[in-house]
Amino acid sequence: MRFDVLTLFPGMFSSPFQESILGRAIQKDLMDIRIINVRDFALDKHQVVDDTPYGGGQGMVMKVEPIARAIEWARSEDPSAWTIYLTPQGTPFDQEKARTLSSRSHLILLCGRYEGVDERAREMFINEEISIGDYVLTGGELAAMVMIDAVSRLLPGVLGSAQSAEDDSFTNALLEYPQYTRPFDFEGRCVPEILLSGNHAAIALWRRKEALKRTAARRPDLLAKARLTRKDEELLEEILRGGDRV
Ligand code: 4GX
Repeated sequence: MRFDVLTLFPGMFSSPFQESILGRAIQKDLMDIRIINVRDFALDKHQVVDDTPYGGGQGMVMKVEPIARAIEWARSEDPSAWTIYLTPQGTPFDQEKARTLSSRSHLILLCGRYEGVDERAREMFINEEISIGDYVLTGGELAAMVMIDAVSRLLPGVLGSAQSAEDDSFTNALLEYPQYTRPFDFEGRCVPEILLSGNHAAIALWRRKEALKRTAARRPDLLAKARLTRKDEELLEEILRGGDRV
């Protein structure tokens, strides 16, 4: 899968994709990320990429021509590329959207700065607008990194066989159960005994109950959407009745 990132701040991308899992995925040619400096597509001598808004008002707007030329260049070998603009006005990004996008072969991500891009750039070149959440960033770059990270870990071969995207939260619609590793006793706080029991069925049941408890307490919205089994309903009963602490 190819990601083309169009940005005025290419330096922001130098490290995050060279590390760890994504760095290895790129080395293995499972994916490719090209960072494209929109300024390189400005035609004038001073390579101007922004200008004041028509009608007045504060700040600057990204000009349409450099964006148009950069997107056309990125698309030139591959008309099937899907172009996304990161903006708080977009559709909220979630795991389902990550999964849908992971089946595409080529994404172009436009990162806006200042007061955003000229409306005609959105109308003429953008297939989809996506928001990573209801807060305001200084630009679309971090949003693009979040999206690339969430999408690329779903690509075949990116996660090792030890890890798996299949048992993540959200894939199962519940938050995950708590995890422990050594030492058994840290400053008097011990690992739940059941995890040392060797009883795999009992452990699975305990984990399911903890996941339900956590989801009920922190994300009742997810619990309402989850498909629960009879056993899950029973465990939830116990949680409510027993007043299990979260
Ligand atoms: N999820 N930002 C876009 C520029 C901008 C300003 C005004 C449109 C209108 C963001 C987010 C995000 C900051 C990216 C403002 N674009 N992107 N940028 N939340 O906050 O995706």
